[in-house]
Amino acid sequence: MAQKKAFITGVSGQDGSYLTEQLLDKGYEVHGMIRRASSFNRGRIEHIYRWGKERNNFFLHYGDVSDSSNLNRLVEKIRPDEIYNLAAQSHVKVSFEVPEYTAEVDALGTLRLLDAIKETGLDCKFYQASTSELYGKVQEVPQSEKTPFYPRSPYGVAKLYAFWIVKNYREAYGLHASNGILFNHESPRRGENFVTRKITLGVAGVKAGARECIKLGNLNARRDWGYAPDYVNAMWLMLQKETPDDYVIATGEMHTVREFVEASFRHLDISVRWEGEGENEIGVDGNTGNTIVRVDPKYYRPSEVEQLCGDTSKAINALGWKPTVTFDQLVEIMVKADRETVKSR
Ligand code: NAP
Ligand code: F7E
Repeated sequence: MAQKKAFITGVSGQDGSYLTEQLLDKGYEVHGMIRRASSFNRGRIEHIYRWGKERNNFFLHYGDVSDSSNLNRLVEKIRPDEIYNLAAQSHVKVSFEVPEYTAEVDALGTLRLLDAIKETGLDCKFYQASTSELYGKVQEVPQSEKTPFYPRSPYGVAKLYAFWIVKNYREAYGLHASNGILFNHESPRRGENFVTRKITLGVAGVKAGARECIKLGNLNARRDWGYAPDYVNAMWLMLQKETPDDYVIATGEMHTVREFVEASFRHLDISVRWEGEGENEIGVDGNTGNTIVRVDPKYYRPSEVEQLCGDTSKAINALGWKPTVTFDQLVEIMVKADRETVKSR
């Protein structure tokens, strides 16, 4: 069988880096899109790039999903069998500061890519990085593919457009295009301003004596957190199905931000005692009495997603997918990695 070719936008991100590794392991030729930047932005893929260059199976192309002519050219030149659209302004809080840009990239970027496929007449499968943020102010618990959407941020609204345009191009033009409605997934490669990574880096810093405390926003928010490598495997499984469809990918378990903090400190033998309420709540080190967690309202969002919990039965039945890493294992993996990060900085 001929070697399959994949094209990944957002290849330099958390998911892009794991997906690249998995596809190369499966024997794919992988093409990734990176943005021109004034400083080095390939940290997560540098190891793969060196390795892929020797084997001549991993290629990087400059591009941006805000540039249609660039996308058309890349799709035409690479002629991939599978496209994974992972590129996004992916930070929910930041989307309130740059709502128009977020729509440009997350909503219209998806349309541009779908249209490039349609216009070139290419026979290729398309994966869209859709999100549990579509459920926002949740209409039922847990959320499945049938749960109505109620996004709560410019990011969520932009991704809602992307979700529907994927469905529309599937129905109108017969594209093999699928939405993966992925719940939060984390790893040591997670961006440092997402809450899990901020916590694991922060607790490692406190343990090492490099900082006094971590400052967080809403400690009561609840999320369904899984392990990123499991989730990118689900992306690939979706594109191996004969017919395109939309799938929820989640663990089905919810924890608060506060619980994530407690579990992270627990892995470093520190117990946290909570005192006070709201903006005045603090986390105190049970042994030393030092304040190691504080609340800073600057991290609150104008409209918050209070809880998310996914019902992943469809993916379990149709894709044979299931998560392999528990909440506690995820926290352990991240804390362990960030102890090393702190030592090396
Ligand atoms: P991430 O680490 O923030 O990576 C985003 C990627 O998109 C980066 O490679 C980034 O490039 C690239 N990008 C941003 N703007 C772009 C543009 N205008 N043109 C081309 N590339 C651009 O995100 P992630 O966690 O890997 O998530 C991957 C995708 O899944 C995103 O679409 C995200 O919205 C979605 N998603 C994530 C989760 C999650 O929990 N992680 C859950 C559901 C859905 P730079 O490196 O140059 O910034
Ligand atoms: O926030 C609360 C915050 O920024 C999680 C993206 O990958 O997953 C991600 O979006 C929760 C929120 O992720 C801080 O208010 C408290 O309730 O880690 P996060 P997110 O907003 O859920 C979805 C599925 C995506 O699709 C997105 O691309 O934690 N929180 N204190 C905080 N959050 C941050 N970032 N920083 C804090 O200090």
